[in-house]
Amino acid sequence: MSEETFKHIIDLFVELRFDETKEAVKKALDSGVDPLVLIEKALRPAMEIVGERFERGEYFLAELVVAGDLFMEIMDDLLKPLLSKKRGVEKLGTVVLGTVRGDLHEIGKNIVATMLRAAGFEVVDLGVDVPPEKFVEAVKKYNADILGMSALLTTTMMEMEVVIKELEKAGIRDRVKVIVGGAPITEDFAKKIGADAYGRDAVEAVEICKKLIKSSKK
Ligand code: B1M
Repeated sequence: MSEETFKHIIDLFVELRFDETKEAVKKALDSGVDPLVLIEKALRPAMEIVGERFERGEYFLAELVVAGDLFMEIMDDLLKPLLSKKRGVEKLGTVVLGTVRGDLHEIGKNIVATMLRAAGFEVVDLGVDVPPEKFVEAVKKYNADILGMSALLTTTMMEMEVVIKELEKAGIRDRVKVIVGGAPITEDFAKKIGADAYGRDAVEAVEICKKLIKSSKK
């Protein structure tokens, strides 16, 4: 697939041309483009441009909402059926996953959930705007091997540290591995707040979760 095709999809997406974008994505997938490559080379960059236009005041909240809906529709109708194909047979472990308190961004988290399930993990998705106590409760209830947290706002990323502190207070921090991710998160930040790992994208998140499971079973 040529860079030109990705650029075409980006252009249509950024202009929020709903049907044409979906049509172009479908055509690319039908021609054999890997759905993950399509996400990372076309859809995620398109979202970044929409975000930049929003920052510059060229787009408003309405456009952010439409862009979110467009991505979710593409995900549900076109990508999920392909990404959900099981790649692993044995159950690898249980992951409790959610977007932190105050944060409503769910697209990246949903991709991570889909990919983890396809790899053989059982995923308990707590949704968005998840308060710390709900994370802790779920880790206990499902005896989770891994806790995954997503944040897209610089104002909510510190919530991840609050959750880790709550795990410590509940005496279960050493029972669960913590992985964090989302656009503003970095490796350094993950280390600073005491997380075990950082995932740059959904593919990396799956690889890291597999490693975390192995290391915890040693
Ligand atoms: Co929001 N928003 N938004 N938004 N929004 C951003 C994040 C922003 C960067 C846009 C901008 O200004 N450039 C900006 C944040 C600025 C900042 O914090 N410094 C912003 C803002 C300001 C806001 C509001 C405050 C706007 C307002 O109300 N005035 C508001 C906040 C609401 C809230 O959360 N309380 C808001 C609202 C929204 C919508 C709800 C309208 C909508 C989300 C819809 C939805 O999720 N259903 C939305 C959108 C769409 C965006 C942008 C444009 C796109 C986000 C996205 O879905 N990207 C975004 C701009 C941007 O990200 N550049 C923006 C695609 C997705 C596939 O990527 O989520 O990064 P991402 O996930 C990746 C990786 O990060 C990683 O893997 C994924 C797949 O590769 N990953 C993980 C994610 N989680 C992981 C977890 C892991 C591991 C990897 O382990 C557990």
